[in-house]
Amino acid sequence: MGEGYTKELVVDWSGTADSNGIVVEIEGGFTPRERILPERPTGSPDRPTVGKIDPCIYVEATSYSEKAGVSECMGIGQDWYVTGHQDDNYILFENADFGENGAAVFAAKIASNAEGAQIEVVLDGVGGTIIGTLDVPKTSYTTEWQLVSIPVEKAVGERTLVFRFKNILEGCYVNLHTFRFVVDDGRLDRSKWVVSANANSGDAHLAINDNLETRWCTKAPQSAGNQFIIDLGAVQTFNTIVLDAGKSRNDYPRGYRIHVSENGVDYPIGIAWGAGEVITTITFAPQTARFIRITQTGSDEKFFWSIHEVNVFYH
Ligand SMILES: [Ca+2]
Repeated sequence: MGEGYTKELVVDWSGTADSNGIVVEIEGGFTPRERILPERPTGSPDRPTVGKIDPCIYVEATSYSEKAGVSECMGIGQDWYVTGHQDDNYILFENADFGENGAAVFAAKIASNAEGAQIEVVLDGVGGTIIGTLDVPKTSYTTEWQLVSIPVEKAVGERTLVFRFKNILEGCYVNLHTFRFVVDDGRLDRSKWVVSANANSGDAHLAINDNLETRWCTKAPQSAGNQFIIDLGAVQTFNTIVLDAGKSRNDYPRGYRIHVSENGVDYPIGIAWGAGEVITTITFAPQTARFIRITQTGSDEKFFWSIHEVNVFYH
């Protein structure tokens, strides 16, 4: 403010001023402001929208490159998702790169208010080849996401990927939150897995989230008896486990022993043991079981035990 310049500010207000501060009383009705929604995401942090998408990591349904009929919604405090309202609504993703190994399992987080609706998984254009049809379950509310997976005809290389909504009754909807395919290199589908640990169990899911940057760790120097447990969700056959310590290169397991179980209570069968490394590949004779328990048999004075990603294979 310049020298010699003053201006009187007159405030007309109603309220009280005391030792608690100033309380201003406002008269009149409440006029709700228009709800301001965050900007629609244009892609996941790992993947730009323009160019190739990697359908073998979770992809947000709203990151499509073309749509017909669908709308986009967001639950309060939640993520955006796509809603199909009637038959032949679709979303299309250009340049979905399934890679050389390809993918043979499709998984999606979906919700619907009616039985009977379906999502057709189509390659090479809206009128292209149907490689699988997902039956959509009825859920209790619009964002009660269910993870559903189905086998699909193997998709290889760079393709145009389309989801066509089908058999939606009038007034009903199908909500699609995210989707992914599972690489067809013998790895088991992790969609239904539940993982836990006897140390820092709350972070166990970070070992199966498709993100090599995040991890489960013991949050304390690794010691004999630390356990990481995988519930495959159903009895399956497998013969290889790969533990990836990612950038936590000093946190590989100094020693491990693998047990499997059908009920998650009794682990009668020890199937493999040894010393770990940054990427620990454990192979054994084919096992058919539902639960896998990985027990730390070594210890370190300083370093945690970390798993950035764990996968199980049947080759
Ligand atoms: Ca991770």
